Amino acid sequence: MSNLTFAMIKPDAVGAGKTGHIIQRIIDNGFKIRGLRLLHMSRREAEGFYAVHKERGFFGELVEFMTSGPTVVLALEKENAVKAWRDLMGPTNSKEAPQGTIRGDFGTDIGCNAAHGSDSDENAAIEVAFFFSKSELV
Ligand code: FUP
Repeated sequence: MSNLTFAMIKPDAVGAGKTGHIIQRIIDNGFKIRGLRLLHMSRREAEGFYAVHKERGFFGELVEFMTSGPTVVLALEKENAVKAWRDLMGPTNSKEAPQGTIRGDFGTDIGCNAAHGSDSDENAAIEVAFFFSKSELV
C-alpha cells in the first residue's frame, strides 16, 4: 500500500470557482499536499492521460471536457491514499454520489464529475509522474 495518490480538480469545478473549497476538504481530511499545479490540458495530454479509455464511446466527449478549461493537478499523501481519496470523491457518476462527497456536492453527471483520482497504487505512480517532475514534489 502506497501513501501517494494523484488527484485532479476538473474544468467544471475549477470554472465554477470550487477549487478553494475542494482543496480545503483535502486538507481537512488529513491529506498532505506534495504537489499542486494549475494547467490547461492540451488535447494530446488529455488523450494520453485517458489512453486506457480510447476505445470507449465517451472518449471524444471526455477529451473535449478535459481540455475545455483549466484543471488543478495534485499529488496527495495519506495512509492508504488511493482509497481515502476515492472515498472522499464519491462514485464516478455525480448523480449517484451522496451529498458530502466531492462529486456529489460539486459535479453534475457521469462526465462532468468535478474530480479525478487514481484507481490503484500502480496508476497513482504513473499519473503523478505524468504531471509532475521529481523537483515539483515536496
Ligand atoms: P473513475 O475511476 O471514477 O474516474 O471512473 P472511470 O475511470 O470509469 O472513468 C473515467 C472518466 O471517464 C470519468 F471520470 C468520466 C468519464 N466517463 C464518462 O464520461 N462516461 C462513462 O460512461 C464513464 C466514464
